[in-house]
Amino acid sequence: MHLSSLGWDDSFALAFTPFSASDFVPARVALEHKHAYELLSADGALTAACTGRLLHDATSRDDLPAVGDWVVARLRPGEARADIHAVLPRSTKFSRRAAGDTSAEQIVAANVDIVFLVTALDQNFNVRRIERYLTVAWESGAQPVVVLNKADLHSDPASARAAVAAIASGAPVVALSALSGSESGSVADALGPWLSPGHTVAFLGSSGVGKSTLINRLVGRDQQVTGAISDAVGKGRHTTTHRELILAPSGVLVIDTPGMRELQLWDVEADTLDHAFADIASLAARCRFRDCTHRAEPECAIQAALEDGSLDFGRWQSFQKLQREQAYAARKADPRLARESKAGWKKLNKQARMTARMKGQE
Ligand SMILES: Nc1nc2c(ncn2[C@@H]2O[C@H](COP(=O)(O)OP(=O)(O)OP(=O)(O)O)[C@@H](O)[C@H]2O)c(=O)[nH]1
Ligand SMILES: [Mg+2]
Ligand SMILES: [Zn+2]
Repeated sequence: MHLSSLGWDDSFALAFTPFSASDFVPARVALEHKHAYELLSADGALTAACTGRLLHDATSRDDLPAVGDWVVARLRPGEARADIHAVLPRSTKFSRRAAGDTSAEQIVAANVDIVFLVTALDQNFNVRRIERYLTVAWESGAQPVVVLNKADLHSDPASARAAVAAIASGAPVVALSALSGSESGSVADALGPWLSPGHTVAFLGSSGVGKSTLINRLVGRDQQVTGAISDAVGKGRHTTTHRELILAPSGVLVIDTPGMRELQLWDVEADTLDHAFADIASLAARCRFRDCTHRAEPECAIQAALEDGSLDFGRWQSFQKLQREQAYAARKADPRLARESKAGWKKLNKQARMTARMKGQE
């Protein structure tokens, strides 16, 4: 298999150069077990583990391989096993605060070009949740696409789509049904514009919204186990238990993820919030005082917009909540680690966004 079919590109090749002289091979993380990884390489599938040195040198979870990562591997002679020596710099990464742990970063998926944020048009439909997902997605560097699944359960999917488009800061919004397709045809047709061979797409969203069902439509067979959830509130069990990267017959690389019960922000920059809530940012710029707290100041554009209904109160609350979380996460992060990793990440994220833009223009 050619590496470009797995998403390899010039920037990864460049990062791999220092390793290319010896018997190292590049490979992509498809599945993560507790202490082992399944990798895809030019020579096929490999089972691998991190070297003791990589584990020892890691200062945080962020330094270890995650699904979607490109790693530097070395085959053990005479065995179908490999050792992972290094993780190549990520073009994008989707992180959240690990559930139950306020200070640990969990990488949900790495090197993702397009992230499908899936919600269901059922009784759990929640615009505020979509805002939260979008904020994290913008920060990841991947291009978000909002997918409203289970359109067959909604009386007016087009109006739901319009309501979401109004808060999506320019991200495309698609309404469809994994069971019956969409106005424009099959699931593959509806998501077609974002499914290019060699590109990586990830499906994210709460448990039971139909991520795995959608992926099965794209892959053309029941590759992923799907299941009905036991209760409507979404507290039920997760059918998908592992993050996994799958190569679809069409050539697109698809990452399935288990539903996330909580999506706490990790390391979201203030300007990402301003991008996700561009309407609020532009209102705030019109307040009389630059440091307006939007509570009781005179000539506050936010208060005025809330009063005349042009700014939805729920959206304003959602923004404030995410802002508090963002500030909390920023304080909580170890200042030394933050300093070290931020500079590098900023640069990488910028590069990633530029690459994504260039890809889009091709
Ligand atoms: N009515 C309807 N049901 C759907 C649709 N898509 C998925 N479902 C059903 O929703 C249930 C959950 O689907 P899954 O694909 O397992 O959901 P998931 O998002 O992968 O869930 P986790 O793996 O737990 O995160 C299954 O019973 C599916 O058959 C749809 O478009 N319409
Ligand atoms: Mg699933
Ligand atoms: Zn104000």
